[in-house]
Order: sequence, then structure tokens, then C-alpha cells
Amino acid sequence: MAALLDSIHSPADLKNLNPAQMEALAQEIRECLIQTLSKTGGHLGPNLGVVELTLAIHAVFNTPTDKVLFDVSHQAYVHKILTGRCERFATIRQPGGLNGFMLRTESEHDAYGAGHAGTALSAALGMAVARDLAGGNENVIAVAGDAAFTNGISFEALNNIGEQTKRLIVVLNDNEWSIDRNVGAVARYFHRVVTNEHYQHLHKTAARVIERIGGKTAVKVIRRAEEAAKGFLWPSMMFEEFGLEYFGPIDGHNLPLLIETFKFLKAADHPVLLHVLTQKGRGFQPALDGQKKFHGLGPYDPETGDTAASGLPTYAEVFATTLADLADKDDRIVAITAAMPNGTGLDLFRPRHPSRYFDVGIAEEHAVVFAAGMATRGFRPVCAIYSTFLQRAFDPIVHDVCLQKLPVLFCMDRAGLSGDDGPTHHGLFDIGYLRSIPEIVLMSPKDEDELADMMKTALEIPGPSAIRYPRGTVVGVARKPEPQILAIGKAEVLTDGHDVAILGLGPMTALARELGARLERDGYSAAVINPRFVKPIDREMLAIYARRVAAFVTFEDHARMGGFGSAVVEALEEIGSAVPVIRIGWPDQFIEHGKIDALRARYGVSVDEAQRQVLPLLAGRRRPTLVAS
Ligand SMILES: Cc1ncc(C[n+]2csc(CCOP(=O)(O)OP(=O)(O)O)c2C)c(N)n1
Repeated sequence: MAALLDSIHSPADLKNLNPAQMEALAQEIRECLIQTLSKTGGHLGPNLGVVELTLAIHAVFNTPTDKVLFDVSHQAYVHKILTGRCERFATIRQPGGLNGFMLRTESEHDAYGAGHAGTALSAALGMAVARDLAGGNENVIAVAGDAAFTNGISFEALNNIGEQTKRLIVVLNDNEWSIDRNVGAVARYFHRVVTNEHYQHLHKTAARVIERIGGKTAVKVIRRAEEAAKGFLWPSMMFEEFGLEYFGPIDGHNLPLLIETFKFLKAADHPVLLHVLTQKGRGFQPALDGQKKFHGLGPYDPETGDTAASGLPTYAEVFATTLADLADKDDRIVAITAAMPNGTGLDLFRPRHPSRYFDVGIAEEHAVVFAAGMATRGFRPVCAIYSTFLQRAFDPIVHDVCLQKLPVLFCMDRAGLSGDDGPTHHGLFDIGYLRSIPEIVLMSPKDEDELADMMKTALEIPGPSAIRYPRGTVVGVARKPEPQILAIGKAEVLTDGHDVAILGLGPMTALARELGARLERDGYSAAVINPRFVKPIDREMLAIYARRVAAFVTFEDHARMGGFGSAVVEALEEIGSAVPVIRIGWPDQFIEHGKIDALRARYGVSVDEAQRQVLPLLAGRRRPTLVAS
């Protein structure tokens, strides 16, 4: 069935195909995406949208000599298929298989690794300038979605391109969607351009002309479209002001038109931007009907697009509904997302408090400074940003929020290992980067009921605070009707004991309980503690146990270095204790993608590993176990 696809082992094989074969190949690739991802999960919608675009790029350019970059690179599956990874494509996002994003170590065709938005233009410019300095001749092509242009780094790059190089091709892949609808003035501007009737008309003409006559004439038509737009849409096109010659918009599903246009742009002696219009989810009706769902998802039915329902809500859902409940009673509460209303759950908050919901685009730094501004005027901003994406906003957290002691709450979803998405998305560093900042209160709930308590508590604190919680479904505990305010810096002792104190941060309390139970069975007295607060850490509790126990054990879903266990070691050192601490967490290296349980076992983030390390420290403490009669 996939006759053509089977014959594509490298982009060179594309160059022999005639136009009809290219079209047929596009359909085979779509079918391959729909079928494969139905089993593995992944970014279906974005990839269905760039089938023709990626084919055209590889038909015209020669990777790995030419450099092709994809912003975020969640839409690089077709690129992977065309660059020698078709046979392994069924392993995408699977343990030991292809990564879901571009990875320089995976293929020489992956010019630049990514996973976070807004980097393609800067990195491409870096490559273009490096080429110019080295006297090279390769082409550099950056493909970025319309939402990438809501990101500051893209604009910082645009501000530089015209002055730094004469040869760079930027492709704006405009499908009008981020994960949700794209937002802001840039999105409105693109929308106005593409819905303009003159463009629409010229566009259709271009498509017809290309079929009949070929490249040059079509490009002339594109230029006429551009001139028309200049005349009445915008005094001078935004990108041209930045020093990039603007082409388009053209139909991103018209393969011959794309190919001819790239051939033409390849010869440009100045930076160019090609605006292509694509349809996210093209060729799969459920994805066209459910843009948000099919941006990225787990396995689904390849006929209907249906996904298995999960019984329990996610932490994101509990966060968002709790926030909406708290906002019912406190009109100072506002919610801010950086283009993730779905992932953070805030699309549940939005309908309940539309005027207090803000999607600022893929702009984490702006989100935090914007929150700081609102906080100065008496509001209680809640920034819902994944742990990994909040990394972008480190300086605003320090300089704008904490230094000014402003009461902004950071709710960090996906704190901990993200699993299938891999190293770009693991949330393993937030304790490290937040713990050293003065003024901030940092906590992590053991379950969804405590998440609500922590949110209520945080919103009472007069300064900055942050809560980290994991991806996925909640524990499933009973919820109190009303959240309670917790004592700041006080841990919760779940079981008292005197041989060993086991501290499990957040959902890792489950591992602490398990270790405690095993050690009790072995005849030791184990205290199991839910620390609740990373900062301020409960020194009183640590001092009490430091006088009794032979060892502490800490569990955290975070890098060991600079994490919660490190905070315990530092606090014990400060109170003059020499009791050893076994720190269970992620080692000092980037962790690959995979199944969470398997990765935990591989890297020793496990009860087994803790038990192995702690037993020698408990020698002589074992009480005789009762023998059943
Ligand atoms: C810094 C950062 N924030 C948030 C995200 C989450 N994210 C992944 S893809 C995406 C939307 C990308 O939209 P666009 O660039 O238009 O590409 P499309 O998926 O529409 O093709 C977002 C917000 C991210 N990857 N990086």
C-alpha cells in the first residue's frame, strides 16, 4: 500500500519523483501518520498540516548540507519520515525509539534540536551568519508556525536578521492555531492578510497558473498579491520593515506551487519570508473538527478519532476548577496562561470568569511581568505555566516578582518527568531554579485535596509563591468541601518513627509510604513525612528527627542536584546534624523520553534503590520481628 514511501530512504529519492508521484506520496504519508500515531500518540494535527510543505522543502533543498529548522519541532515527523527514519517511525515517542522532536543526536538531518517555541529564527540566523563567516554556500530554512510569532525570541531574531545576513529563508506556517486559537495582534494581522478577498482571488489564480504554465508566472502572481496587500492592507508590510522580503501568502497544500516558489526563493540574495497557509489536521476529519485535541494526544481510534476516557480528573482540571471556585469569592484573582489554556486546564476557568482570564500567547516572560504589573495594583495573579516552560521566565520571577515581593502565584503543571515528550519537556529543574530565590514560598501537594489547600494558602500569602504538581490524573482521594489554609513551612507527619525518617515530596509520598511499609515489615521504625513545603523547609521537624533517626531518605520527582533532598542536606548542615541523607531523585544528566515507570527503574528513582541504600545505615536498629504462631 505504501509503495512509494517504502522507496524513500533519503531526500535524494524524492528528486526522481514526478508531480503525480509526489501527490501520491503525500497521501501515503498522511495515511502513515494517521495509522502510526493512533497507536503511539503524538502531534497528529500539526504534522498533517505540513505534509506538502515538508515534501517541497526536501524536494528543493539538500539536507544535511542545507539546514532546515522547525520551531518547537513537534511538526517535524514528516521530515523524520523523509530523512531515513521511515522504517523506525512506528517507534516514535516509544522507549528507545525516535524522539517526538528534532534531535541533533538522532539524525544528521536534524540541524537543530527544539521542543520549546520561538527558537527557530534565532538559531537559523546563527547558522546563516556562521555560514557567511566560513564562506559557505548552504541554504538555511527556518519553518515557524504563526504562534511562534507571538513569542519574543522570534521578534528579537527578526530585529537582527536584516542586518546580519543576506541569505536566510523563513517560512511562516500559518494555520491560525496555536494549541488553542492563536491570540493577539500578530494573529489578527495574519488573519486579516489571509482573509483579504484580493489575496484569495490572486491565490486561486496562482494555483491555476502553476498547474498550466509553471513556476515563473506563478511567482509573478504571488508578487502581485503582495503588491495588492501593500496597497491597502498595511502601509508597508511588517516583515519588510524588518528587512525580509515578504512572499505570499500561498497555499501550503499546493505541492507544485510550493516547489516552484522554493526554487525561486533559493536564489534570493537577501532574507525572505514565505507565508504559507496550511490546515492543521488536513486529511483527517476528526482532527479538523477537534483542532485542540489533535494538536497532541495519546492513542486514538484511526477511524473515528475517539480516545479512551480516563476515570479520574487530571491535576490540571482540579487546579482550574479550584481556581474558578476561589475566584467566585475573591474578585482579585486573575488567571494567566502562555498559550496553554487546554494543557493547564484554564479553559475550564475561562467560561466562569471570562474577564479575569488572560492568554498572552507563547510568551512566558511577558506573562510573568504582566502578572507582576497586575499584582502591584492589588490583583492576585495566578500564572499557570508548565514547569519546563517557566524556565523561560527565570529573570522576571527574580527581578519583577520576588525582588518586589509581589503576590504572584505560579502553578507549575508537568512538574516531574513528562514521559513520552522527553528531555525538552521534563519538569526536573523548577525546585533548583526557584529554591534559591528569596521571598518565594514553594510547595508540592501529595494529592488533589492538598493541591486545593495549597492554592487557598498561597492566595493568602502577601508575597510570591509557587506550587508544583505532576502531569496526569490525580490520586483519587476524598476531597474536603472547602480547602483549608495550611501552616506555612510545616510538614505533615504521616507516620511517626525513630529509626529512619522518609520524606516524599508531593506525589512521591506514595514511594515514601511504600518504603516505610517495607522497612516496618523488616523490623525498623520508619517515620513517613509529607514535607509539603520545599521553602521554607520545616527545620523544626528536621531537628526533631535528626536527634532520633540513623538516616533520612528523600524522594522527589526532580533533579537531585539543587532539589528538595539538597534543601534537606543544607538545612541539616545548618542545624549541626551529621545524620546521613539518601537522596532519591533524577541524576545530573538529561533524561530521555520513555515510560515513566521504566525510566524510574532505570535511574533508580525507586523504592528498591532507596531500600538498597538505606539498609546498611540502619544496622543494629532492627527490632526482633514477631513470628506468626
Ligand atoms: C516556550 C514554549 N511554550 C509553550 C509551548 C507549548 N506549545 C507547543 S506547540 C505550541 C503551539 C505552536 O503553534 P504553532 O507554532 O502555530 O504551530 P502549529 O502547531 O500550529 O503548527 C505550544 C504553545 C512550547 N513548546 N514552548
